[in-house]
This record gives sequence, C-alpha cells and structure tokens, in this order.
Amino acid sequence: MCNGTRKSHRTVFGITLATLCFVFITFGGLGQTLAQDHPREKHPHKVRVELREFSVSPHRTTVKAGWITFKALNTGQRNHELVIIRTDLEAVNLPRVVEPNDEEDGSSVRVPEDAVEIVDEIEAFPPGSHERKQFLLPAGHYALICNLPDHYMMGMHADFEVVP
Ligand SMILES: [Cu+2]
Repeated sequence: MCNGTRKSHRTVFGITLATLCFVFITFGGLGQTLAQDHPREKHPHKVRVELREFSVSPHRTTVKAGWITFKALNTGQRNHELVIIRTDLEAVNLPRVVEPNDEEDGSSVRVPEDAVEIVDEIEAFPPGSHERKQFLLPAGHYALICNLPDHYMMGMHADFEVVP
C-alpha cells in the first residue's frame, strides 16, 4: 500500500511537470508578446521633465505610444506640478481663465481644467525634489503644463508628441 501511494504521487508529479512544461512552452511566447505591447513594468519609455520658474522642459519631446514614465524634477524655488493635457492646440494656445484669489491684486490666470482633456497629473511638489509616475498615452499631441496660479501664463508649458 505504501508503495502504491508513492507510485501514484510520482505519477501525479510527472503529469504536473509535463503540464507545466506545456504551459510554459505554449504561453511563454505569448507572454513575451504581451509584455512588448504593454511594457508597463519591464521597459517603459522614460521622459525626464524639468520644472522651474517659469518653464517646463522635457528632455525629449517625442516618444512612442504606451506606458510612459515621467520623472518630474523641480529645479526651481517654488512648488510646481505637471499636468498632461491631450490637445490639438499648441501648448502656448490653451484656453485660460481669470480667477479671483486671496492676494492683493485679486486675480490669477489658469487653464480651466474642465475645458481641456486632462490625461493625468503629478500634483504640486516642492523644490529640490522629484516625482515619478507612469501614464498610458496613446498617440497624439499633448501639452505639458504647470497649472498653479499664473505659472502657465509665465511660460510653464511645453508641446509633447506621442507617436504610434
Ligand atoms: Cu509651476
């Protein structure tokens, strides 16, 4: 009885091993193809973007569609954010709105976020630090901006292309 049990365990193990081999051989190639189509973890495209008073400077302005890692560096003296907008407009020509604020002059200018197609953003972060985030971007034209009060108007915008 003892022998029989051991034998059947061996058989089960053998079948499992064979099944695993089959799965790896059959789906190994498929997995590789999927990883190439959606390289989120393995080899995402990387774009470094420098934010400061008052400019947005991507170190490259064209990248292939897919998962793209943005590393935003705040090399300025104030907080900045990175907003990614999909638009046919040039980054310098986005709509803008005057909003009241608490300061003495009473108003500031921003891009109205309900009037443009915001893909995603890296929220405001302090000078001397950096933030990293992945975005899935289809091919198209984008504007990278900082939309803190008046920063867009002062020049914090850049055009960005995602190609198929
Ligand atoms: Cu800013």
